[in-house]
Amino acid sequence: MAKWLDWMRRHAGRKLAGIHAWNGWIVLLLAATGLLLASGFWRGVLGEGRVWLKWVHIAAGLVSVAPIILYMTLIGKHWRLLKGRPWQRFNIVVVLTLLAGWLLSGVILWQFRLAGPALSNAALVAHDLLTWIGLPYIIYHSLTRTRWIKQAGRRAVITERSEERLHPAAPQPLYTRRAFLRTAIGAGLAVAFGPSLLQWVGRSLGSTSGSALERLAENDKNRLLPAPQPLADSSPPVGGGAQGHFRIYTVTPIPAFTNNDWSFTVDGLVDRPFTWNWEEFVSRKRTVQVSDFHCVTGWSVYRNTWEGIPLRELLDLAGVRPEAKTVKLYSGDGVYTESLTLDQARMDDVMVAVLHDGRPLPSDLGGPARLIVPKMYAYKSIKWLNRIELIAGDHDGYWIERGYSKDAWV
Ligand SMILES: Nc1nc2c(c(=O)[nH]1)N[C@H]1C(S)=C(S)[C@@H](COP(=O)(O)O)O[C@H]1N2
Ligand SMILES: [Mo]
Repeated sequence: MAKWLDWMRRHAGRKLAGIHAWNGWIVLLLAATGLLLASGFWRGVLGEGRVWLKWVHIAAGLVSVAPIILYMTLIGKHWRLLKGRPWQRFNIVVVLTLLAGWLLSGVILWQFRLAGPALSNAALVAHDLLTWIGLPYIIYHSLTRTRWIKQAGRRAVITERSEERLHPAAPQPLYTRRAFLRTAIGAGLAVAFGPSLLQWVGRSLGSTSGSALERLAENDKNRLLPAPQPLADSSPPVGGGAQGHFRIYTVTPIPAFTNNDWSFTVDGLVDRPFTWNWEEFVSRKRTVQVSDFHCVTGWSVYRNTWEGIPLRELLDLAGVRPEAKTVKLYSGDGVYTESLTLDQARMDDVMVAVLHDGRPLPSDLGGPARLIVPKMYAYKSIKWLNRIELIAGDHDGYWIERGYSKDAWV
């Protein structure tokens, strides 16, 4: 009986070790791909690779279900094996909570269309929070379990014992080498992850994005005069001020413009092509709208008060010819493009915006002028818009060429 129990214990132990190793590798892959996906820097560098990476991340997330299910068949045994080891039991609870939370929020983000923006937004917050807490936890967990640290522990124990044999009254050292290394690793991780965690908490709690928008305004690299004067509905914003925060997305360095190098053109298949400089652009009549802004990656900013020129009015001004089928949009970054069908472009909330919540659009948010297409995911809302060309054919925009869905309806 005792022999059999022993065999079972060892057998389960080997299986558990196997599951643990598999899970470790999958989590490592998920962490690496996830961090790359979240990083602004890698957006432009990866291009099409980013969409592939997203699929690798999703696939790895789904594969991670396998070791979890296998583990569930052994969890009872494992739990009993860990009798008298509360920290190891605690570790199991933490890791399972992390994995379940990542999985659930990940599935929602994967199925963002089914889930809708509100649920996707909550899932993204959960996914981020779990990452900023869970990743340092898991790194700590794996580092403190490497053979090197364990041996450091053993060495410390051995020296303590031999010390004791030589000098029976020798006091216990306050710190073993192992404890020291653990503390050092913990401190290192706190330094590495602390700032981004705090930043994240600050951003998430500060749901009124006023101070964040102020920072963006201070960061404005554009030098365009005169500043657009807000209409009464913009200042104070009729929408009450935006809720949520923008993640600054760009596939190029943020461009900067002055009165000398900024212009706005509508051309192609039109009767009256035109190019305006900034003074002409800001002297045109504008309107105000309140609308939500949704990115496919899960975040949204609600109740933005945008002020600008409806795209429809610009098209009418230029006189669209009957052969024109597509509105091709160019960014002043020289790289990003997008397109809308004429029907889409004529929706009454599609706007070339120059103010957000009563402030001139800063360069980070696509200023001096960006497109807003509230009914579509924000990859249609091209930043630094400076040219609109009417064409007879079709055009695939930057992200659509790299694997995003042509159907951008929210
Ligand atoms: N020129 C340009 N426009 C762009 C992008 C970009 O990378 N370059 N990213 C798009 C995407 S995917 C989103 S979600 C929004 C983000 O807008 P924000 O950076 O103002 O938050 O801009 C869209 N317009
Ligand atoms: Mo996006």
